[in-house]
Formats: sequence, structure tokens, C-alpha cells
Amino acid sequence: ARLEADLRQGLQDKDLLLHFQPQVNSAGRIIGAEALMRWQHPERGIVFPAEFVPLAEETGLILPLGRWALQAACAQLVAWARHPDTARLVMAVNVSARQFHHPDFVEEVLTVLRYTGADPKKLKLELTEGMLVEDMEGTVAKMVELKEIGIGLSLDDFGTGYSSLSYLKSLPLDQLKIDQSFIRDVLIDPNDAAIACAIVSLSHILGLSVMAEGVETEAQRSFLVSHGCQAFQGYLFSRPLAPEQFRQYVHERV
Ligand code: G
Ligand code: G
Ligand code: MN
Ligand code: NA
Repeated sequence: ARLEADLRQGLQDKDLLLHFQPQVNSAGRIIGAEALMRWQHPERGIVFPAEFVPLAEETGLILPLGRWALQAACAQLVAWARHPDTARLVMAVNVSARQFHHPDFVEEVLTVLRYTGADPKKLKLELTEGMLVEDMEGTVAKMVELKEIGIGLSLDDFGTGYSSLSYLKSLPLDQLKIDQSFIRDVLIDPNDAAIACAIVSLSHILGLSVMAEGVETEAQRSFLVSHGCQAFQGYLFSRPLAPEQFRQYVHERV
């Protein structure tokens, strides 16, 4: 209850911030970033989403929180658009189930885009498998609307949820994100390697792009490249960075 009250207050006091983790292609070029929420707690310092997102989901606070994150990410996109180093980058934003299923979600996204002036083609939403299985028809319709606006759709934590291949075929996705649990031991555990490679193949068959997350070593990266993976995110490249650090990171690598 204390945490919930604090979080409510934090949202009001603008104690939330976004960090940005670089995403790179197989040539090593930075192609975008994932926006990750942080909470600058007045006493506890930086609090990570694992400590407050589940609570926010439970209490419904994830709705204003998610709206804030989307708005802050779009504002950052507009700032990036003003600099040649960052103008082409795509911003990936996590969306929670409750947020996605809210009847006004698409309208809210449109409002944020209009208000910030962000380019929808530079925005990608990360959805998770669990949230897409209920109300298949409504889900597909909503995804189609988002795609018509020009927004990209990525399936986060892929392989850990309830994906049946038949429903995957009918979802209008752009990208699969291989969950980091398969990447961690991809060079040690033949099962993880088989799953990671199967997800890469599956993405190609379905005409989707694929991104590996949690890439920590060059050996993991080159293994994945040799098996056709095109995009990467993980500590090998960088931890999530504050906005100014991120700008510097990109500047040093263009
Ligand atoms: O930031 P970390 O690096 O600890 O992220 C952990 C998880 O928290 C992410 O995988 C994601 O599921 C969740 N998360 C982070 N930022 C957001 C956000 O803006 N919205 C939602 N819904 N979840 C987020
Ligand atoms: O949305 P999602 O739950 O996938 O968010 C990604 C999470 O993974 C964040 O908590 C982020 O800090 C974390 N992360 C990103 N790169 C790495 C990595 O290379 N290794 C590990 N262990 N975690 C990572
Ligand atoms: Mn994510
Ligand atoms: Na993930």
C-alpha cells in the first residue's frame, strides 16, 4: 500500500523517467532503442520496473503509467528527429495487457502522436503473447488499426508464452523478439540453440523480422548472425542509458 501511494505520488511529481537500451543490426549499426521505465524514488533511489510494474498492473496504475511512458517515448522521438545522429532511430515501447485491452488504447496512441508530433513509422509497440490470446478477433482488429497508423508491432519475450503457431499466423506482427532466457545459454545448451534458431526460421517463414534480446557476448552475437538473426539488444552493446548518455553513445558510433 505504501509502495502504491508512493507510485501514485511519483507519477504526479514526475519522478518517473525512461532509459533507452540500444538495438543494433547485424552490421553493428544502431537502429533504435527500447524505452524502459525507471522510478526515481525520493528515498530509495532508482527503482526498476520489476519492483513496481506488477503492482501497477494489479492496481490499474499501469494505465496512467503506460500513457506516461508512451508520451515520454514519443517526446524523445521528436527530440531525436532534430539531430542527424538520431533522426532515423526507431523507439520500441512496452505495452501492458491492461493498457492494450483498454477500449480507448488506439485513440490514446493517436492523441499522443498528435500531441507530440512523433512520426508513427518510428514507433514500435512491444506486445506479449499472453495478452494476444484472449479475444482474438478484437486483438487482431486493434493491431490492424495500429498498423494502419504506421506503427510497428513486435512480439516481446517470444517463446515463453502461449503462442500457438496457428494464431501467430493470423496476427499482423512485424517482429519476433527472442526471449533472453533462450539467449543466455545459447552456446551451451543445445535445446536453447535449437529454439533460438527455430524462432529465427519461423520469423523468416512468416515474413517477420527477428531480434534477439539479452545478448551479452560476441560469441552469442556471431552465432545468432550465422543463423540469420538480424537485430540484437543486450549488455554486449549497452545497458539501458539515460537520455543524454544514449545520445552520446549514438554520437560516438555514427
Ligand atoms: O527495465 P528492465 O530493464 O528491468 O525491464 C523489465 C521489464 O519491465 C520489461 O521487460 C518490461 O516488461 C517492463 N517495463 C519496462 N518499461 C515498461 C513500460 O514503459 N511499460 C510497461 N508496460 N512495461 C515496462
Ligand atoms: O521488455 P523486457 O522484459 O524484455 O525488458 C528487457 C529486460 O531485460 C530489461 O529488464 C533489461 O534491463 C534487461 N536486459 C537487457 N539486456 C540484457 C542483457 O544483456 N542481459 C540481461 N541479463 N538482461 C538484459
Ligand atoms: Mn520489452
Ligand atoms: Na523481453
